[in-house]
Amino acid sequence: MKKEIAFIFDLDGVIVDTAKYHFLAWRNLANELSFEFTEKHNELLKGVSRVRSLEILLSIGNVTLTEAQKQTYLVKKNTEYLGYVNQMTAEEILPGINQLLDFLDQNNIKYALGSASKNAPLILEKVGLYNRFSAIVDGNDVSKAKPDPEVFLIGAKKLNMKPENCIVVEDAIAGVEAANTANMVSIGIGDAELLKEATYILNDTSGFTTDFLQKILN
Ligand code: B16
Ligand code: MG
Repeated sequence: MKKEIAFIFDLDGVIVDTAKYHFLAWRNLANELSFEFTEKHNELLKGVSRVRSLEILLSIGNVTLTEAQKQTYLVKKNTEYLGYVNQMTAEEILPGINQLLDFLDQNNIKYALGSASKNAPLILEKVGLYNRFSAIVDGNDVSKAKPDPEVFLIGAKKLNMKPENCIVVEDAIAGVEAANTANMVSIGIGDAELLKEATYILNDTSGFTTDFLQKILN
């Protein structure tokens, strides 16, 4: 390996698929407010903060709430979401991720988490990965949401790495944009058309083969 590098991982859509649980909780909230919320709508919330997600959801339903009502619904949504998160186990780690972390450990490559989720530490604990990360940056640590690069820049700082030597793994367009703005290498996980701004694109996390890793690291 030519230079010292580090990885920064998004959580939802990269390490685990919590989007399905966010969807169930947001859909129940929409139904309570008497409108439909589809899986397609849910795509708009990926990588977006909880507060911003509620704003988007309310605009889909054309519903206006007071600040106090919004707070009540945010708590309600998160309580339901945590009910699903508390059932999570290591089985839910996405394919290829354990092998990727093993590869990074074997090659002394540090890695951090850079997630918009305030529940990120709990989720990592539930799936048994909490202690593997050298640093965790989550929704509690940032003031500016993706596509602002803040979350990844804090991650690089915590790892004591220069941004240009960090590789971000992201499934959301806003996350890829944040990584690019931070002057980091980005690996987009998902639809090649949607994530076309990423430096590299993989259909899913099983694409982290040794061949791919050797290619990007050399
Ligand atoms: P919470 P990521 C994001 O996680 C999710 O993609 C997004 O759907 C969610 O609204 C956001 O976390 C906030 O989550 O309500 O748990 O604080 O993709 O940045 O890991
Ligand atoms: Mg994500």
